Amino acid sequence: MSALSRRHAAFALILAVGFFLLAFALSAEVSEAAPDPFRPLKERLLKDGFSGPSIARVYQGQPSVQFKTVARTFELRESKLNYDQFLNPSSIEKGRRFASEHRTALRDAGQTYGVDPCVIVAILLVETQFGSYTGKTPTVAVLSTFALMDHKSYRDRIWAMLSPREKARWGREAFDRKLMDRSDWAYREVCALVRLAEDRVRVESLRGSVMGAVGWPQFLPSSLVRYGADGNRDGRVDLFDPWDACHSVANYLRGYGWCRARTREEKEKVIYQYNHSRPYVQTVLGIADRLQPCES
Ligand SMILES: [Ca+2]
Repeated sequence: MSALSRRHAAFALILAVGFFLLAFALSAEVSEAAPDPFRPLKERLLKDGFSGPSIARVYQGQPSVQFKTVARTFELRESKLNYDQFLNPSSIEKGRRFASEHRTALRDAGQTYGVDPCVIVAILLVETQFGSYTGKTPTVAVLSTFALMDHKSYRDRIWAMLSPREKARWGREAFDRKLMDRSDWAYREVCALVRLAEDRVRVESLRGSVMGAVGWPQFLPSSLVRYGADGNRDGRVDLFDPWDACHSVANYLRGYGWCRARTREEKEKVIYQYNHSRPYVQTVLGIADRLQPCES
């Protein structure tokens, strides 16, 4: 063999080894990405009686696990949320403008469900400033990831992502309890997503808050199933549409007894069902007081 062909042979060998290593690396990556993280969840849904095609519709977007998002929810503090901003004059003005632009929808929702239209406006203002920020977190993915948290190995991964400060604040035991509770809660919400898929709602493309709430009124899927209302009567419920959003909020409030609520305290109790937060309730009623009347 000449020196030249020896060099060619050596070059070919290096190339072959290179290709082999590349192929090995790629196959390792593929095999790591291949297992479906939501498989246990899908099997549980099947066992609970949901149909394969409906489950497949929910997961047709091939959602990915949202560990970082789940870890981030441990840093959320309600006290950090500034409810007072919604009572300032510019915010109330925004509410007034919305009430004026959408007075027909508000009047219709108010009359259909027997709910004060000003409270509907106040809720839509505080939740998303009338759809200005409805959240970008993929709903199926985040709720499914929460639902996986009954597995210790997944909780270990989330725990490892928390800062030392958060770890000290929660403690492992309370953290585990919290995530186990959230897993139960999220599984019920995933069931609601399958029910919506059965009704041909395109849940796979839904995006919303880190806790899975969607649309202008920030409804969880279970609330959408129960209280979602087709305000503009186009045959589907769209929580990103002002008519449907107004009607759905009104339907929700009626569902929690708004019509029977006479005193301030009784009204506070109904709004508390929308969001379990005292400052939230006070802010919503404070805005509604400032907006009165909303339907003229
Ligand atoms: Ca509609």
